[in-house]
Amino acid sequence: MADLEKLTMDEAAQAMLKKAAAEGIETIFDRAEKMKPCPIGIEGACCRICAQGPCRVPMPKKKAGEEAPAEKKARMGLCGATAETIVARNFARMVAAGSASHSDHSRGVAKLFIEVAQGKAQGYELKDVTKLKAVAKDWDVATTVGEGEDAKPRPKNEIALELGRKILAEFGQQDGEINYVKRAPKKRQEIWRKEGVVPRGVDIEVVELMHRTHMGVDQDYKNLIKQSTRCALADGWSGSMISTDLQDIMFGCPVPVAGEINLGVLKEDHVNVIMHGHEPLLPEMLVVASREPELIQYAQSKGAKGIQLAGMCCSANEVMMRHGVPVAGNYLHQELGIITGAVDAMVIDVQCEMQSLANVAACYHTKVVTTDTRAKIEEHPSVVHIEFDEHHALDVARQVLRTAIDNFPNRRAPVMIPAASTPTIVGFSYETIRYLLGGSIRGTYYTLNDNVIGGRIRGVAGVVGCNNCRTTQDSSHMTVITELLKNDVIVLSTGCAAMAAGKYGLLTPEAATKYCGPGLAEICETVGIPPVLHMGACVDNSRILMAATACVKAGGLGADISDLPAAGCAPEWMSEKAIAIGQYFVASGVYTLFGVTFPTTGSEILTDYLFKGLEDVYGGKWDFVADPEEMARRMIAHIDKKRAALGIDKARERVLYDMAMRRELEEAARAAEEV
Ligand code: NFS
Ligand code: SF4
Repeated sequence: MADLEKLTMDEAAQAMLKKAAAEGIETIFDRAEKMKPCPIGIEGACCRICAQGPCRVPMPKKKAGEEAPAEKKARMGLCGATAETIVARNFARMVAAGSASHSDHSRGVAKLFIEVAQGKAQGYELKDVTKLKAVAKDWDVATTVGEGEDAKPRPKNEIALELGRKILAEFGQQDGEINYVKRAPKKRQEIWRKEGVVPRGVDIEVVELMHRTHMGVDQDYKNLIKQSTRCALADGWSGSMISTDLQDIMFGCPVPVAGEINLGVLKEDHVNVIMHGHEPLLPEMLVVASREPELIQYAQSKGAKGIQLAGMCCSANEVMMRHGVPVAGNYLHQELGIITGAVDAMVIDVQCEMQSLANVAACYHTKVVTTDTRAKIEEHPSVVHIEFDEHHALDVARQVLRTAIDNFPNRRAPVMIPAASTPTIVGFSYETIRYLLGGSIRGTYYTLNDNVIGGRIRGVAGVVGCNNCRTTQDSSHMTVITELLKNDVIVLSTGCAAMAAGKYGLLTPEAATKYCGPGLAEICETVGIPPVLHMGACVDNSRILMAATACVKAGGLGADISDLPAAGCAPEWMSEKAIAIGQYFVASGVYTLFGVTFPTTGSEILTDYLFKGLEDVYGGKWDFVADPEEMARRMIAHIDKKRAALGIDKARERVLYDMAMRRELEEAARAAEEV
């Protein structure tokens, strides 16, 4: 076993890895030692899309003593596909798979939404009527019946049914534009229209991208990246955004709520159930069922004190930010949770679930419960399948909990739950931030902008994405985030990055004094917010798009997202979804940096296009930096560049606004509302 501190900075994880080693259990960390990544695949330089290959076109390596590789002959596959085409196709397929994942999740949410509107979905309701009405307005769905003075509020189920049907139709829409394009700043919309990348629908962009990457179709790397952009925008501004909206309406729009994170949230004397995956549909019902006296009594009849639910990965984010359900950990914690020996069931739905869970579970008593017909694990003694059915979701949830409870007496020694858990405040939806930071002036993002202009907040950073076993768990997240905070950059976070921030105490208001520069600390203390705002799961990166757009519309920070002193990063990314997210952030005008490794290094030309060329078109671009300190430095330099372009760089020396200046700003803001 390698040096534990190199594997993870999380002491709870280290303790579990020690336990695993002592018990002879293999984890992803062991496999990462044994199997190194393929040097050609890691560059994106392997094409295996037809049976004449796989064709490999690796970057020529420098020989010892050479300045550069002597020979740079044209590299191509059997069919003549160049390195650019091959690498671009691989990249495009990552975008397609990532977009498909978010959007297939979203489609399921839309279908459930319709069933809820029809009263056919057991246990679910339309919780947030304010958001229902706001979203209905965006889809031109009437919220009243009758005209003028006779107008009466329309029943919420009727609104929801029409809305749900309209939204579901967007997945299969063939022409025109996705609806939420109109949520973007006007200038951004124009760029997308000019470039011909406004998505028509969700499915069509994924299908077309897959078609174009088939053998012998699109063989122009720029054209492949163009369709990748269109597909990714369909993810960010349609698929993901729709799931966020509809989940909020059904399950409640997040507001600040206290939570707790890390393996220490499990309780030895309780039936522990981990909800792992991405879709909050079943977890919502598990939360309800776990509070039913009958089930609690059933747990007690088996010798447990009660039922302890805990989340993992993005399902965790969803239920933590809406119900304060504790979180057991992020992506690299999934095997480690089972290794505590205290998990009676791990319920999984879709995405980011390792197949090795079954093997690890087999060493303990844990049952891995697959629940989605799209995501099964091959027949295995520790895996049971209990299929989710939205018509009887509460019954399914009860059945899942009964399975866990029945399994409680099967626990084998030794159980060891690390005494590690950290309090968090989460639930910073776009709406909540508007309310908190918008201040009393006008309830917009204006006060945030005012503080950015005044220089107390230097800029805004999105820190998102996964854990990756090729780098020390959570360490890059922590380095980037603390560097940013120290420099007065406020951090918006989602996914496993947000959970990493939580584990080390950054999701508490108290973190402000400890980690922030004086300006940001002052704001956080005044408003009472943590310096890292947990905005949800990865599909909720759409909330970051909305927040960025709101900043533009509030005025004073330019006319487009690309004008904002902002940057985004995924320092420990690993999934295809992360690439799709990165591409829609870039196309939305954001400087986006990824760590660990970058999937296009097999082509300098293509990489250069992503890292430089795209900026001329979209004002946003990709970058790759393995060193997290350097990553933060580049983000801050970019933020400063944008501040200079806005003419607010001097304002870093704090400017005190007088009434005239304030009026001027407000007028500018009002004018910008129309942007
Ligand atoms: Ni995002 Fe969430 Fe985590 Fe990465 Fe996986 S759980 S959807 S993909 S690993 S952040
Ligand atoms: Fe090789 Fe071309 Fe087939 Fe790819 S498509 S495997 S480069 S022959």
